[in-house]
Amino acid sequence: MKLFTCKIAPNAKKINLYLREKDITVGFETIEVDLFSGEQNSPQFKAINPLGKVPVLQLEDGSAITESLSIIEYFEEIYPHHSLTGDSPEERAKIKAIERFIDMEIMGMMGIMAHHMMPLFAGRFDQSSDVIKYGRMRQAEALKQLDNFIGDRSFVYGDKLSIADITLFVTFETAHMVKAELDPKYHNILRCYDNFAQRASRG
Ligand SMILES: N[C@@H](CCC(=O)N[C@@H](CS)C(=O)NCC(=O)O)C(=O)O
Repeated sequence: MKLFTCKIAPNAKKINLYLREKDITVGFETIEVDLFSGEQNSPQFKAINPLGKVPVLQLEDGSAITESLSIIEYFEEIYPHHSLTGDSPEERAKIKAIERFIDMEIMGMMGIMAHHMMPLFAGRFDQSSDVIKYGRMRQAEALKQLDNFIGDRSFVYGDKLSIADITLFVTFETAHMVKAELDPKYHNILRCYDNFAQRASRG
């Protein structure tokens, strides 16, 4: 298998952190894609992933799995030990639900803000300060909801580490890029972030 990744890309980092947490080091080759030079849009890369995004896991038959969470779920089927997606159908559904919330409502808003703020995207999108404002408002609402959801726990879901903690960590590790660093008033989110940051998997 081949894992197409990019060191600075949040969704690719999710996979790297997941693999380190699970201690999965064999079974695939890692290939770095240079997003800054636009390698994701080259005919060679588009032949592997027509969506033009990383991460992508290319299987032995040449077909590909896209979407960071789908890749993680695929690895979980192959390496079920020390599950990070849940130990029962109910737990898997609940962990996935909160992971999706963090990804779509918080990291997703950061992605939209990045497209409207960063010089890198100036030629690709019609950048608008109104969209940045909208992104910040949506994100602020989601942060409040997530902080309430976590309560006094040490992890995002239940009493153990899950993929939701990895998505949370990656989200705030890259937040400075859109000037959206976590406000310490969200102390429950901050606790989970700090707990994960201390883990060896951060590398
Ligand atoms: N929902 C997808 C998002 C994939 C994505 O947006 N990847 C970014 C890097 S974090 C990318 O490849 N961007 C390149 C581009 O849009 O040109 C996932 O979770 O894998």
